[in-house]
Parts: sequence; C-alpha cells; structure tokens
Amino acid sequence: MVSSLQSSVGTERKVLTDIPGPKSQALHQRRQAVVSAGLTVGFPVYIERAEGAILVDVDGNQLLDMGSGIAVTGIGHAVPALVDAVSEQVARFTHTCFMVAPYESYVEVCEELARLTPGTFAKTSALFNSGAEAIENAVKVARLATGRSAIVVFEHAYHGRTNLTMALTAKNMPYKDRFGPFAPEIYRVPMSYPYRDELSGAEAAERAIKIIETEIGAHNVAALLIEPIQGEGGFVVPADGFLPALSKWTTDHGVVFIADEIQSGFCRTGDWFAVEHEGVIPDLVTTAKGLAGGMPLAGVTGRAELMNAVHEGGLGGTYGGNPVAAAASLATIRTLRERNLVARARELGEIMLANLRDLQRDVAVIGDVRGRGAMIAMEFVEPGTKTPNAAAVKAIISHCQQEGVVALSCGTFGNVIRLLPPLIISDEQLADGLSVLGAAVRAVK
Ligand code: PLZ
Repeated sequence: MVSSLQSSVGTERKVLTDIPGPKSQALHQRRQAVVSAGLTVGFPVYIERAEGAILVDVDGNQLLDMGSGIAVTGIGHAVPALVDAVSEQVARFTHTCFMVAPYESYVEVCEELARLTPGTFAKTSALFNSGAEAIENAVKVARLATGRSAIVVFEHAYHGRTNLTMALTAKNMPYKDRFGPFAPEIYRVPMSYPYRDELSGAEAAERAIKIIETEIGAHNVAALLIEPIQGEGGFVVPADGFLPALSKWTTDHGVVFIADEIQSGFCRTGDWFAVEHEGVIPDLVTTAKGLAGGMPLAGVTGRAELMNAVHEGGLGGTYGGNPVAAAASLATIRTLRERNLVARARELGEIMLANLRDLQRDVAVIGDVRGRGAMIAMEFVEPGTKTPNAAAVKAIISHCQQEGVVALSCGTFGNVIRLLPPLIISDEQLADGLSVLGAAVRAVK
C-alpha cells in the first residue's frame, strides 16, 4: 500500500508557476467564503503531497520545508515507517477511547516517555490531543498535587490559545486581544534574554526569583512553567545557568518545575529534550508536535507521585492518546532513534549557525543569531540599534516564499526568522535553503 503512495517527488526545490500558482489562488478564493477570517495564512499555497523535506503544491511547485509545520515533522514527510504504522492501525481500529477500552500502544508511548524524559525516578504520563491541552493538564496536576494556585510564567512565553493557556501566553496580538477575561493566578516574570538584557543566567534568575518571592510568595506557587528555549516568543535561549538556578529554587520551595518541551523536544535541539543541555531535571514535561510526526498527540510526563496524586477520573478526554496517533508516535520515536536524528540535529545546527553568522557579518540588519541544534533563529534590527525590524522579516519571508522556501517568523516583536528544518533534510537541501535565505536577507539590507 505504501509503495503505491510513494511518488517520485524527488528532493529538489522547483518553482514552476507564480507563487501562489493559479490552482492555489482558486482554492484560496473558495476558502475566503467558508473558513473563518480569524485564521491567517502565512503562505497561501495549498499542499497536495509531501515527501522528506519537500512539499508539493496543487500547481506542481516543490517547496523546501524549513519549518516542519512548526517543529512537528522532524522525521520528514511521508516517512514509510510512519505511513505503514498508521495505515495498519487505521485498518485495525481507529478509536475506542482509552478510558473505555484500553490498548497497548497508549501504554507503550507512556513507557517511551518515561524512558526518554530526563530523570531516573518513577514517572507516569497522560496523553492528550494538543500542546495547549497538555499544558492545561500539567497545571491541573501541579495545583492538585501542591494544594497551591499560583503559576509563574515568563515574558515572551507561548503556551497555547485555550482560555488558561492564553493567560499563560505573553503576547497580546494576535493571541489574546479581546478574548478575555483570562484565568486568574498567573504571574509573569522576566525571562533571561541575553541579547536584550545582557544579564548572566544567575543574574536573570535572581531577578525573576526576587519578583516571585516579593510579589507572590514562594509558598503560594504551585508551578513554574517555562519553555527551555522559547518558541513563538523568538527562539530566546536563556543564558547558561538560568534554568538550573530556577530549577534549584523550585526544588527548595516545593514548587513544581514544568518544562514546556512542546516545540523544543524530540531531538529538535540536538538532545531529546532541551533541558538536557544544562542537566535540568523537570518535575513535569509537556510534549506534543515532534512526539507523533504530524498526528495529533500530546503528553504530560513526570514524577509518579505528582501525576498519581490525581483522583481517579480526574484526567481524561475522548481522543487523548488515540490509537492512530499512538502508532504514529511509536514509529516516530523508532525513526528518531534508528536514524540517530539527535546527532543530525546537532550537525544541522552547526551548519546553520556558521552560515548565518557569516551572513550577519555582511549585513547590518541581523542583530543576533542564536539557537541550538535544528532550532536556529536570526533577530532583525534597525541597523546600528536593537530596535526590532519586523519589516525586514516580512520582506525576507516573502522573498523566500517566491523562491519556494518555507521559512517562519516569530518573536514578541515579529522580528525573528526561525529555522526548523526536518531533521532528515540533506546537506544539499539545507545549503539550497540557506542560499535562498541569504539572498533574501542581502536584498533587504
Ligand atoms: N507550547 C512551546 O510552541 C504551539 C502555535 C501556532 P498546540 N506552537 C505553535 C499557533 O499560532 O497557534 C505550542 C508551543 C509551546 C504550547 C504550544 C501549544 O500547542 O498544539 O498548538 O496547542
């Protein structure tokens, strides 16, 4: 079955029409009539199939994917192992509801999560459908287990778009504006943002902890929730020592340390989880995206005594840990392991950082190049200042799109371009993508 689905897409970027092409434009017209205008499209090109790091649109253009659907398809598109696992599971059964009639693959995913997440203590997991849902449940667990209510989050944080997670997310536009009122007992403290605050990790941690202690009180804090490398907020990599200092503080005060690894997890940063880089061991870890290679699946994993503090029936949902998504997850994890994509992510990071730092030397609009593994970004500024330059980012992204390269922006100020290529991207494909990006950057300076 798989072989009939495998095409000869090949590995090359090919632009055959204007972008978007006529068929994409027609689809876009249809869309306007029936899809809510509240969903924006970064790139109105409609995809028909995809393979590896190539997306093929309805006009036959072959686009190079440098975004992995926002860090989801790390193992690439239409990977035979995943296609087989999913097809086979669909043919066996698609749904029972794990709470009604359980199945092995759910348990197996939780075994993998216990094995792969940092910490050698006993861990249990609960599976959900989306990142936001995982975050909501991690907060539920932390509040119940500690009997406290305050949740500490950080500037530039992104944790989702549901009511609770909107409150946890920092940026107003477009995520929160006029969607309130928001959930209470959420407190935001400054993030370590070395390019902008020029503080060491220890100094930035001290600044955050001081605010927590004076404005909230440690004994009121259920959890500290943080992305070890921020995603939507601008690929902000905290200064070394920041995460370990926060982690120590949470341990000292009985606060649950929740690492949101939804974007940074599953080999993306060159470790299975981004916290590993600094040896931080979270109490709870939230995962989604790269966990299941494109099928909707999310997890909360952590210390058994916290996760099991919940009363029977306190966690759940109709679809969480759906058997098709679980099959996709097991195939994804196997592929990440077999192809040693954790090592590949590091290589990709070295290539991208070297390339972008060379570029930074030649142009005045790149203020900072940062990231880890295959999670790399450039922050754009007005030349000679640190004033955010969102206009440059818009122009560069648009230039890339015209050339058939899918690149994503991010950042509180909209002035960051992030690269999240599939970890299976070839050296040639990456070089091609970087050369298009480089030309786009040079064109705006
Ligand atoms: N936590 C760290 O990156 C999702 C959002 C796209 P969901 N990021 C992509 C958009 O504009 O909606 C994300 C994340 C981190 C939580 C989430 C939320 O995950 O699966 O989108 O709910």
